[in-house]
Amino acid sequence: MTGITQKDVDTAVEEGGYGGEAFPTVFLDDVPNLTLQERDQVRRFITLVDTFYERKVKLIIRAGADAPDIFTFETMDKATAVQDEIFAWDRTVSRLIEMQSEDYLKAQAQEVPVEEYWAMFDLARISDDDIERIWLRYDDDGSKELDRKEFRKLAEDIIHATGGDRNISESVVEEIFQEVDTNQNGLVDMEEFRTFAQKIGVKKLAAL
Ligand SMILES: [Ca+2]
Ligand SMILES: [Ca+2]
Repeated sequence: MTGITQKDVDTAVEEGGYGGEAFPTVFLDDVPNLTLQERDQVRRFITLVDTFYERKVKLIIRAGADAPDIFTFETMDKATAVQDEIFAWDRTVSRLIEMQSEDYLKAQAQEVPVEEYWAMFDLARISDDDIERIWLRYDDDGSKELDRKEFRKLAEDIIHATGGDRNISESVVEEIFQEVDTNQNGLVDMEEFRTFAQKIGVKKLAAL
């Protein structure tokens, strides 16, 4: 790609979740360094970032420069301030940086309705990437481990998403929790969950 064409923007926006995908992720390769010479491209890029930001799309960009330096302009241009793009750019940069944050990705993962969310996973075959995604949604405090409350939500959602009755009793949740928390420290870490998912299968939860 030699620049950002309108077609690139249209394609990316289309991939970016109008189709109702649960984890819209858009890859934008070879984003060139831009100046006011490429004003149209700058404008398109700003629109694209705004659209994805509002839709909580995960945007993965490969560019020759860090976010703030993708678009460069003369200080004088900013001083004379005739260019809307220059004004808009500061916001674009802060949005791009925010879109790289854990909080943004967490909000993205939590926004998806529960049935749609779990339909994305093959419960018999949970991968490491899946576990990272699951943690984004269920590890509320970002501690990298699930406490009983967080784990309960996860268990209820899986049961609900697979058509079961989400009103499971405290003792059943506790029983599963004990089984998953192999080192018995009262917290489920990713490794314990991975072992549980691989050996026993999250399907066991779905079978309740
Ligand atoms: Ca936690
Ligand atoms: Ca543990």
